Amino acid sequence: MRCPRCGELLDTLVDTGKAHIRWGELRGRGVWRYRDLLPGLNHVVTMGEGSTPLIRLREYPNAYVKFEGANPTGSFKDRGMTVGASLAVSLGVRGVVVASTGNTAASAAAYSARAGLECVVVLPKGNVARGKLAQSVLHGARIVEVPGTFDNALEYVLDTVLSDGAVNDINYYPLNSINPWRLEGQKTIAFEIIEEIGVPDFVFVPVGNGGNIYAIWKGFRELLELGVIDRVPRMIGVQAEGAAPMVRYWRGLGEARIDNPRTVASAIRIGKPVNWFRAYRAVKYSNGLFLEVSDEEIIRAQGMLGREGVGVEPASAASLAGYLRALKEGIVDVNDRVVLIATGHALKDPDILVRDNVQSITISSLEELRRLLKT
Ligand code: AN7
Repeated sequence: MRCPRCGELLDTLVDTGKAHIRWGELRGRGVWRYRDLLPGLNHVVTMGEGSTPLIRLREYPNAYVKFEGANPTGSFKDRGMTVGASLAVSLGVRGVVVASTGNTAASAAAYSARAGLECVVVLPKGNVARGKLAQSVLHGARIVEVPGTFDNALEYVLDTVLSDGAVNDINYYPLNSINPWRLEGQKTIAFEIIEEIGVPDFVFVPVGNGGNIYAIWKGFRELLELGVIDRVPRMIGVQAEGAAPMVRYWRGLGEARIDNPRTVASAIRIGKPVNWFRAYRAVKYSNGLFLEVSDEEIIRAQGMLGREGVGVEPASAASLAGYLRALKEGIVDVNDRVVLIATGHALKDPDILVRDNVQSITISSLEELRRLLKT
């Protein structure tokens, strides 16, 4: 999956000159609605992923939250996994293997189960939110834990499964986001946005490994080439302060790598983003930027969304936190139309929500409840 000459990750290119897609006549729903811009497959493993709601915020009416928590396993990973699992089936492998901060594992576990494949998930021990771990258990994945962070887990997977750029004889198909086919599924986020509201001015994306922001940008680019849209939105990559290697690189402070990434948002607790160059291109060529937000801002943004009825996990709230920061710094205007990608569901990480003592009142009589409702 790497170029033998330059070592960069290989990409899939859609020949937009040859693609037969009529934008006004799409049929079906979800990721496979855009099948003409996706790899052709005989057998598709699908659970209706995609077609997620775009929710306009009350407090900021020009901001739309793309709620990826509405996918089958509760995160955007399902969009890629439907493509990845389908490919794994057509390759005839025994199973799939992923390193993960949690959501990729949950999604891979579910889609492998659906496809009748085995699934091995390699997780950073003690660094995965409970809801996600529970999903891997539920769907019958074999769970391997390694000490350290996600970066260590990914190293284990890449070193065992990939040799000389090819899948070796282990017969497990690697489905991390180095896998370009997964990103093909994720690019449909861009297609759905365009169909629903046209071209926004900005798209805010929480960045961990950097695959998703690249995939979304790639989707916009393809529509530009097809003449469906006449400009691409500016892509804003948002990272957590303690885990912001892309921000460091963007500001010219060194390589896109840090040791010991730290943030409350465990999904994006990643120090060595494997898709750093892809993410960099998406931001640079869309005239966007990378910015960082504190854990405090992330938790505050999560609460704000909660009060609007939208339940997201901390990493997902980074996009709203980034938007608020960008407003404050004058990077965006309240009149600009923005889309905030809310990558995963609140239930993924329940512990965070009840970290402090839950405020509640204990009652023992109807009378007490009556009195309470009256005040
Ligand atoms: C909720 O599951 O990397 O920048 O192993 O779960 O494409 O990595 C998760 C990433 C954002 C970052 N929001 O996306 C994994 C994993 C949520 C996530 C990201 C993740 P990328």
